[in-house]
Amino acid sequence: MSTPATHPLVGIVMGSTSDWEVMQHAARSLADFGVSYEARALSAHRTPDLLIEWMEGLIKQGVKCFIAGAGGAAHLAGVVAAKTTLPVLAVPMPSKHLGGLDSLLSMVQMPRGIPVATFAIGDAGSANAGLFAVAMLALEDESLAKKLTAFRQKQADAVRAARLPELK
Ligand code: RP5
Repeated sequence: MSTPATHPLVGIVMGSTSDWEVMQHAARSLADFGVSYEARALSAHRTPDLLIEWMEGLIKQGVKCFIAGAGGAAHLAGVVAAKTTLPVLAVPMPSKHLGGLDSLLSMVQMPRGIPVATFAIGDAGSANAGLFAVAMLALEDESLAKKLTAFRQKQADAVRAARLPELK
C-alpha cells in the first residue's frame, strides 16, 4: 500500500483496503511535499488490537499526527483519538448506501473531550487532510512552510490564467 518510512511523520490509517482509492489522495499530498508517512488498512472493529499496536509503534518513532479514513459507522478516527493526544484528522468515505453522510456524521459528531478534525467526504477531504498535516508540520519547518506558500501561489496563478470557453 505504501513504502513504510523509517521515521514517518504522519500515520495514515483506513478501515479497509477498499478505502485506499480515496485515501491515496492524502498520501499524494504528503508525498508531493516530501513528508514521510506510513499507510495501513486496519479496522477499529475488525482488528482493534492490531490498530493500537501499529499506533504505538508509530508514536514511539515520533509520528506527529494521524489521518484516519473510514466509512459507514465510521468510528476509526474516534478510536485513534481515544488512544493518543496527537492530532487526528478524519476523512469520511463515500459509502454505498448513504453517499458518505453516515461516515461524515459519525466522524464530525464526536462527543466533547476527544476531538477529531473532520474533513470533506471523499477525494477532496482526503487531499485536504494531507495538506492540513503539511500545514501543521510547517509550523516548525521553515522550508516546508515555503513549499506550502509556493503551492498556494501556483494554484492562484492557475485561476488567474484561466479563461472560460467561447459561447457555442
Ligand atoms: C469500513 O467499512 C471501511 O472503512 C470501509 O469504508 C467500509 C467497507 O469496508 P469493506 O467491506 O470494503 O472492507 O469499515
